[in-house]
Amino acid sequence: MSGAIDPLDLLDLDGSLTDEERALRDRVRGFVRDRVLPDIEGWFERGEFPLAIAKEFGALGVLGMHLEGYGCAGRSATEYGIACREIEAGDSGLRSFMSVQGSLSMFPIHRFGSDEQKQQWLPTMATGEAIGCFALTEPGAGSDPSAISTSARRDGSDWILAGHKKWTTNGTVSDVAIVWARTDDGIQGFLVPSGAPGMRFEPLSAWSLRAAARSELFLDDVRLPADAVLPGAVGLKTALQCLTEARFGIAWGAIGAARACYEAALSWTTERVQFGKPVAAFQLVQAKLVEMSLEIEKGMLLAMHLGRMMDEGRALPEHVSFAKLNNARASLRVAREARALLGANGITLDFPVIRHMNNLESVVTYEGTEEIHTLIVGAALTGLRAFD
Ligand code: TGC
Repeated sequence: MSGAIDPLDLLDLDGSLTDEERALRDRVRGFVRDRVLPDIEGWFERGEFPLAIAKEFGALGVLGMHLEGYGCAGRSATEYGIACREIEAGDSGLRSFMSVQGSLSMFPIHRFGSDEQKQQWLPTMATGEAIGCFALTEPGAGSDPSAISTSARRDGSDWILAGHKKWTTNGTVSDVAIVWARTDDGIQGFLVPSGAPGMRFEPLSAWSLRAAARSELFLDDVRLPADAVLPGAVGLKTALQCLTEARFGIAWGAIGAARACYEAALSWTTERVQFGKPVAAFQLVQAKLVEMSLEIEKGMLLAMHLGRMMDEGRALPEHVSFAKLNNARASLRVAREARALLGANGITLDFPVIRHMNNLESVVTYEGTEEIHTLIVGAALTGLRAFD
């Protein structure tokens, strides 16, 4: 037995990464250290998505990185997960930008688009020159996307889209929207270039994911040519397939945010002296730190196992739900514990904790709430669907 304990990765889980995976981790971690951490509190406080960073993400090679061809990096699912973890250690809003771009915008074009659509959009989306968004959720249809009311009707060979979408990350800075609408043939996906007459994004104000471009979308009889439809995106199942991709990234990313909170708490409690000794010397504080480390390492094990399953083509949507449910929930708990350990300082932007905690309130809710993922796993265990 040899080697020292790394308190940030007690089980040395990253020791099981390949050299290539570790190199990617270090590159993305370095980017977050140099480019994100110096400015993130300001972006969050001002509610600003730093648009210039899109091309920097492109140069880093993390946009649509798990897709093959059309300028995409063709990396593994595990590598995509590692990048999500490192970006989200910086901020969940920036990881949301990356997830919405790669998993919710580029993935549907790559999986369901025509060759022309792929040629038109994927290379510039991989470099961050073009930005995509995913418009499924509506004010009246969140957990139950089968109830969306946005419609797409035929007018000759054209399509006319009408409806209202909400919680559309990247919307106000996007060049193209993947819009899901009800047609005579069921729910279908459309590629809608931003700026199409009748299309309007508005910023959404919220106290979470403030460094992301949180938006809603109004479609007022937007006329689109026949080839705006994604030919393979027919049926709710295809929209849900995109969510599976994004949920995978969340399962990894949330652990990055938890790690950042834990790191801040560990550093604070070992330095902060009260009653004549560092507060980390008190049993109640140690118990909290140990719980945090346990949750982070268990979440990492789960994410890594899921990554390998994805890469072997064995992962089912239920497996992804299991990991998203556990890791988003565990990370939020870690963030809340870290906030408590920092005392009053925990609510200031002098430390990253309250920002991560507020962000994780979204992460535990979006792309399938805690309750929905519990019911998905419940149905997998029992064979009985509680949401019918
Ligand atoms: P259900 O009958 O269960 O399924 C219909 C078909 O789809 C298949 N399927 C999936 N396939 C791939 N991945 C998944 N995750 C899938 N879930 C289901 C299923 O096998 C079936 O296939 P087939 O061949 O039998 O037809 O559909 P349901 O309507 O009963 O819904 C079930 C439920 C509740 C699990 C589903 O609706 C659900 O996952 N709800 C949560 C929706 C959600 O996550 N919404 C958030 C969207 S994200 C967003 O808009 C804002 S965040 C993004 C941003 O920040 O911009």
